[in-house]
Amino acid sequence: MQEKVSIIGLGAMGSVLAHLLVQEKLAVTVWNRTAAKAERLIKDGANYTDDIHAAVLASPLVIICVLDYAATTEILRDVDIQGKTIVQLSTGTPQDAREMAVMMQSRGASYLDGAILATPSQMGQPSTPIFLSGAGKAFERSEAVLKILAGTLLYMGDAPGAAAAWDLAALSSMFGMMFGFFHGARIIEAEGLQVAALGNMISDISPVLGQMVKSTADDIQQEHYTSPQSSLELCALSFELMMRQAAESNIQSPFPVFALELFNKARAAGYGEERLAAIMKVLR
Ligand code: FVH
Repeated sequence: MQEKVSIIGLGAMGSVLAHLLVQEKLAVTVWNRTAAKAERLIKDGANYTDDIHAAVLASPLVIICVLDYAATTEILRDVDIQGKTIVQLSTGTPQDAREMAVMMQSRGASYLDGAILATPSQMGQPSTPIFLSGAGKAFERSEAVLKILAGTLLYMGDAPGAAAAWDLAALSSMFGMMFGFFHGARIIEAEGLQVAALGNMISDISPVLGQMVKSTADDIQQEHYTSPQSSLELCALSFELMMRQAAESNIQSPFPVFALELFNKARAAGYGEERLAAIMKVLR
């Protein structure tokens, strides 16, 4: 028998999710607040209903991908979700996820919280990651379908907030690197060099950058701050240089200013001769 899945939300991401399942010949029912967004999917073979009650009733597995958790709460307010397996793929905080899990459980649904770490065009690949957490049974029931959407399912355990925490931590790591890159790109531009070449170089050395993150994470986990190869003071000096270069080249310096503020707090706390990981003690 054809597996039945309902997709709630047909924005940029939800439409792709529905399309991938239709392509695999699943019986897909779709619902969206704005009906026009379902047109292409109807042509491709999805079942459409403008009645949210009918959309949820249509399938044992319901995948929601809308703007945020407030929209999910609003959409499902009066809907009977008893006995359903509900997978939330909208982005939120761990607290959003915990509150959603309590609400779902109180209404008899089995809840899996998810966070997609990819853009719509990256969906459906073996390496596409989705963090998931919450009811283990809900994960077991939805795993095969979710694998069609993203080949790398990272189930982080039964705490509902875990997937959102992993997602935000990964996003912070990723965008933190990007802001450093933007400042690097301004340095390159100021010297009349090619930003694309900087991109290539960073891509080439990315395994080394990954090792640095990993070893700093190990230091933090083990509270190991002494005997540095490069002291925090030495790292701070790089940012003093960036400040001077920015002044010399007349470029803005919000990123070095931000980093130096933290370095200066660490220096003031007496961590100058410790490992870079000691920044964590300032943040705590
Ligand atoms: N697009 C991406 O790259 C990212 C990648 C990582 C994960 N996200 C998250 O996925 C959620 C949905 O994102 P999206 O890209 O599909 O977003 P939009 O294209 O803006 O579509 C938003 C959908 O949400 C519906 N919606 C919004 N508010 C309400 C509401 N109050 N009641 C009912 N539906 C609502 C909206 O409906 P409509 O405007 O078409 O009527 C769209 O279906 C999001 O959490 C990302 O962070 C995507």
